[in-house]
Amino acid sequence: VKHQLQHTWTLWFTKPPTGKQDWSELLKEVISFNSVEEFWGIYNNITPASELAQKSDYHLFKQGVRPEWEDSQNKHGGRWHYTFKNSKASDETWLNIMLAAIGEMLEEEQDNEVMGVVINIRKAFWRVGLWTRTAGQPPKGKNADAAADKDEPRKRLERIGKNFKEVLALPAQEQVEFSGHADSAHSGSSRAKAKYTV
Ligand code: M7G
Repeated sequence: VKHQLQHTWTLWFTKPPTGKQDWSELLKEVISFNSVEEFWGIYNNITPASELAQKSDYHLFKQGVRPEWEDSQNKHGGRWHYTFKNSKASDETWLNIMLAAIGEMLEEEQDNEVMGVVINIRKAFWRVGLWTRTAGQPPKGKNADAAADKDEPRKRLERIGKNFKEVLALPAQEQVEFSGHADSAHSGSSRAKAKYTV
Protein backbone atom coordinates (compact mmCIF):
# COMPACT_ATOMS: atom_id res chain seq x y z
CA VAL A 1 0.00 0.00 0.00
CA LYS A 2 1.33 3.41 -0.95
CA HIS A 3 0.54 6.54 0.97
CA GLN A 4 -0.22 9.06 -1.72
CA LEU A 5 0.98 12.64 -1.32
CA GLN A 6 -1.23 15.62 -2.14
CA HIS A 7 1.19 16.63 -4.92
CA THR A 8 3.91 15.08 -7.05
CA TRP A 9 7.32 16.51 -6.12
CA THR A 10 10.54 16.73 -8.10
CA LEU A 11 14.01 16.73 -6.57
CA TRP A 12 16.64 18.89 -8.33
CA PHE A 13 20.35 19.21 -7.67
CA THR A 14 22.75 22.07 -8.43
CA LYS A 15 26.27 20.78 -9.00
CA PRO A 16 29.19 22.85 -7.77
CA PRO A 17 30.78 24.61 -10.76
CA THR A 18 34.02 23.12 -12.08
CA GLY A 19 34.92 26.09 -14.25
CA LYS A 20 32.99 28.82 -15.95
CA GLN A 21 29.57 27.22 -16.21
CA ASP A 22 26.40 29.16 -15.88
CA TRP A 23 23.54 28.46 -13.54
CA SER A 24 21.33 26.52 -15.98
CA GLU A 25 24.09 24.05 -16.90
CA LEU A 26 24.57 23.19 -13.23
CA LEU A 27 20.90 22.60 -12.42
CA LYS A 28 19.79 18.97 -12.92
CA GLU A 29 16.44 17.28 -12.45
CA VAL A 30 16.92 14.13 -10.34
CA ILE A 31 13.63 12.31 -9.76
CA SER A 32 9.88 12.77 -9.13
CA PHE A 33 7.70 10.97 -6.60
CA ASN A 34 4.18 11.09 -5.22
CA SER A 35 4.12 8.75 -2.23
CA VAL A 36 5.60 8.66 1.26
CA GLU A 37 7.28 5.33 0.51
CA GLU A 38 8.98 6.64 -2.64
CA PHE A 39 10.16 9.69 -0.69
CA TRP A 40 11.94 7.49 1.89
CA GLY A 41 13.36 5.25 -0.81
CA ILE A 42 14.92 8.29 -2.45
CA TYR A 43 15.99 9.97 0.79
CA ASN A 44 17.79 6.82 1.95
CA ASN A 45 19.71 6.54 -1.32
CA ILE A 46 20.90 10.07 -2.03
CA THR A 47 23.86 11.93 -0.58
CA PRO A 48 22.90 13.64 2.69
CA ALA A 49 23.19 17.44 2.68
CA SER A 50 26.06 17.20 5.18
CA GLU A 51 28.16 15.23 2.65
CA LEU A 52 27.60 17.52 -0.32
CA ALA A 53 30.43 19.64 -1.68
CA GLN A 54 30.33 23.38 -1.15
CA LYS A 55 28.21 25.29 -3.69
CA SER A 56 25.77 22.38 -4.05
CA ASP A 57 22.02 22.90 -3.71
CA TYR A 58 19.08 20.56 -3.32
CA HIS A 59 15.71 21.86 -4.51
CA LEU A 60 12.44 20.03 -3.87
CA PHE A 61 9.69 21.57 -6.01
CA LYS A 62 6.18 20.75 -7.08
CA GLN A 63 6.28 18.88 -10.38
CA GLY A 64 6.19 21.24 -13.34
CA VAL A 65 7.93 24.14 -11.61
CA ARG A 66 11.63 24.72 -12.32
CA PRO A 67 13.49 25.95 -9.21
CA GLU A 68 14.39 29.21 -10.95
CA TRP A 69 13.27 32.83 -10.72
CA GLU A 70 12.55 32.76 -14.45
CA ASP A 71 9.92 30.01 -14.29
CA SER A 72 6.54 31.52 -15.19
CA GLN A 73 5.14 30.24 -11.89
CA ASN A 74 7.96 31.82 -9.86
CA LYS A 75 8.58 35.11 -11.56
CA HIS A 76 6.07 37.08 -9.47
CA GLY A 77 7.08 35.21 -6.33
CA GLY A 78 9.67 35.27 -3.62
CA ARG A 79 11.08 33.24 -0.81
CA TRP A 80 11.43 32.98 2.91
CA HIS A 81 15.03 32.22 3.82
CA TYR A 82 17.27 31.70 6.78
CA THR A 83 21.03 31.27 7.01
CA PHE A 84 22.46 28.78 9.49
CA LYS A 85 26.01 29.62 10.43
CA ASN A 86 28.42 27.12 12.04
CA SER A 87 26.79 23.85 13.03
CA LYS A 88 23.27 24.88 14.02
CA ALA A 89 21.70 22.94 11.15
CA SER A 90 21.88 19.22 10.45
CA ASP A 91 20.58 16.71 7.94
CA GLU A 92 17.53 16.54 10.15
CA THR A 93 16.86 20.24 9.50
CA TRP A 94 16.63 19.63 5.75
CA LEU A 95 14.65 16.41 6.28
CA ASN A 96 12.13 18.28 8.44
CA ILE A 97 11.76 20.96 5.77
CA MET A 98 11.11 18.36 3.07
CA LEU A 99 8.63 16.47 5.25
CA ALA A 100 6.78 19.70 6.03
CA ALA A 101 6.59 20.50 2.31
CA ILE A 102 5.40 17.11 1.05
CA GLY A 103 3.11 16.72 4.09
CA GLU A 104 1.48 20.09 3.23
CA MET A 105 2.25 21.52 6.65
CA LEU A 106 3.52 24.91 5.42
CA GLU A 107 0.24 26.40 4.21
CA GLU A 108 -3.52 25.98 4.09
CA GLU A 109 -4.68 24.28 0.90
CA GLN A 110 -6.41 27.42 -0.40
CA ASP A 111 -3.22 29.50 0.02
CA ASN A 112 -1.68 27.85 -3.03
CA GLU A 113 1.63 29.64 -2.39
CA VAL A 114 4.28 26.97 -1.78
CA MET A 115 6.35 26.19 -4.88
CA GLY A 116 9.25 24.38 -3.26
CA VAL A 117 12.04 24.30 -0.71
CA VAL A 118 15.79 24.70 -1.13
CA ILE A 119 19.02 24.11 0.72
CA ASN A 120 22.23 25.89 -0.34
CA ILE A 121 25.47 24.34 0.93
CA ARG A 122 28.08 27.08 1.12
CA LYS A 123 31.57 27.50 2.52
CA ALA A 124 30.66 29.00 5.88
CA PHE A 125 26.93 28.38 6.09
CA TRP A 126 23.81 26.52 5.01
CA ARG A 127 20.91 28.57 3.72
CA VAL A 128 17.39 27.18 3.57
CA GLY A 129 14.54 28.65 1.57
CA LEU A 130 10.82 28.30 0.95
CA TRP A 131 9.67 29.63 -2.42
CA THR A 132 6.22 31.16 -2.79
CA ARG A 133 4.09 31.96 -5.84
CA THR A 134 3.52 35.60 -4.89
CA ALA A 135 5.55 38.26 -3.15
CA GLY A 136 2.68 39.82 -1.17
CA GLN A 137 1.67 42.45 -3.71
CA PRO A 138 -1.55 44.25 -2.78
CA PRO A 139 -4.40 43.75 -5.28
CA LYS A 140 -4.11 45.91 -8.38
CA GLY A 141 -6.52 47.35 -10.93
CA LYS A 142 -10.29 47.57 -10.90
CA ASN A 143 -10.80 45.35 -7.88
CA ALA A 144 -8.18 47.02 -5.71
CA ASP A 145 -10.57 49.40 -3.96
CA ALA A 146 -13.15 46.69 -3.49
CA ALA A 147 -10.65 44.33 -1.80
CA ALA A 148 -11.89 43.79 1.73
CA ASP A 149 -8.42 43.38 3.18
CA LYS A 150 -5.54 44.87 1.25
CA ASP A 151 -3.03 43.36 3.67
CA GLU A 152 -4.25 39.82 3.04
CA PRO A 153 -1.51 38.84 0.52
CA ARG A 154 1.20 39.90 2.95
CA LYS A 155 -0.54 38.28 5.94
CA ARG A 156 -0.86 35.03 4.01
CA LEU A 157 2.89 35.02 3.34
CA GLU A 158 3.64 35.87 6.96
CA ARG A 159 1.60 32.91 8.16
CA ILE A 160 3.62 30.68 5.85
CA GLY A 161 6.87 32.28 7.06
CA LYS A 162 5.91 31.53 10.65
CA ASN A 163 5.17 27.90 9.80
CA PHE A 164 8.58 27.66 8.13
CA LYS A 165 10.28 29.20 11.16
CA GLU A 166 8.57 26.62 13.38
CA VAL A 167 9.82 23.77 11.21
CA LEU A 168 13.35 25.19 11.51
CA ALA A 169 12.91 25.19 15.31
CA LEU A 170 14.46 28.64 15.58
CA PRO A 171 14.53 30.60 18.82
CA ALA A 172 11.94 33.40 18.78
CA GLN A 173 14.56 36.17 18.54
CA GLU A 174 15.91 34.78 15.24
CA GLN A 175 14.39 36.22 12.08
CA VAL A 176 13.39 34.54 8.86
CA GLU A 177 13.45 36.97 5.92
CA PHE A 178 11.36 37.28 2.80
CA SER A 179 12.74 38.63 -0.49
CA GLY A 180 11.01 38.94 -3.86
CA HIS A 181 12.67 37.04 -6.74
CA ALA A 182 12.54 40.16 -8.92
CA ASP A 183 14.82 41.86 -6.38
CA SER A 184 17.12 38.81 -6.16
CA ALA A 185 17.40 38.63 -9.96
CA HIS A 186 18.04 42.36 -10.12
CA SER A 187 20.82 42.37 -7.54
CA GLY A 188 22.27 39.25 -9.24
CA SER A 189 22.39 37.47 -5.92
CA SER A 190 20.08 35.96 -3.37
CA ARG A 191 21.13 38.56 -0.89
CA ALA A 192 18.45 41.04 -1.90
CA LYS A 193 17.15 43.28 0.83
CA ALA A 194 14.49 41.65 3.01
CA LYS A 195 10.93 42.79 2.37
CA TYR A 196 9.32 41.15 5.39
CA THR A 197 10.56 39.30 8.45
CA VAL A 198 8.90 36.95 10.92
P1 M7G B 1 22.53 31.56 -4.76
O1 M7G B 1 23.02 30.17 -4.90
O2 M7G B 1 21.08 31.67 -4.50
O3 M7G B 1 23.30 32.35 -3.57
O4 M7G B 1 22.86 32.39 -6.04
P2 M7G B 1 24.88 32.46 -3.18
O5 M7G B 1 25.30 33.78 -3.76
O6 M7G B 1 24.90 32.47 -1.70
O7 M7G B 1 25.59 31.30 -3.77
C1 M7G B 1 24.13 32.35 -6.60
C2 M7G B 1 24.05 32.69 -8.06
O8 M7G B 1 23.39 31.63 -8.75
C3 M7G B 1 23.26 33.92 -8.39
O9 M7G B 1 23.99 35.09 -8.30
C4 M7G B 1 22.85 33.64 -9.82
O10 M7G B 1 23.91 33.90 -10.69
C5 M7G B 1 22.63 32.15 -9.79
N1 M7G B 1 21.22 31.84 -9.56
C6 M7G B 1 20.63 31.43 -8.41
N2 M7G B 1 19.31 31.23 -8.62
C7 M7G B 1 18.36 30.78 -7.64
C8 M7G B 1 19.06 31.52 -9.92
C9 M7G B 1 17.88 31.50 -10.71
O11 M7G B 1 16.78 31.18 -10.28
N3 M7G B 1 18.04 31.86 -12.01
C10 M7G B 1 19.25 32.24 -12.54
N4 M7G B 1 19.32 32.60 -13.80
N5 M7G B 1 20.36 32.26 -11.79
C11 M7G B 1 20.28 31.91 -10.50
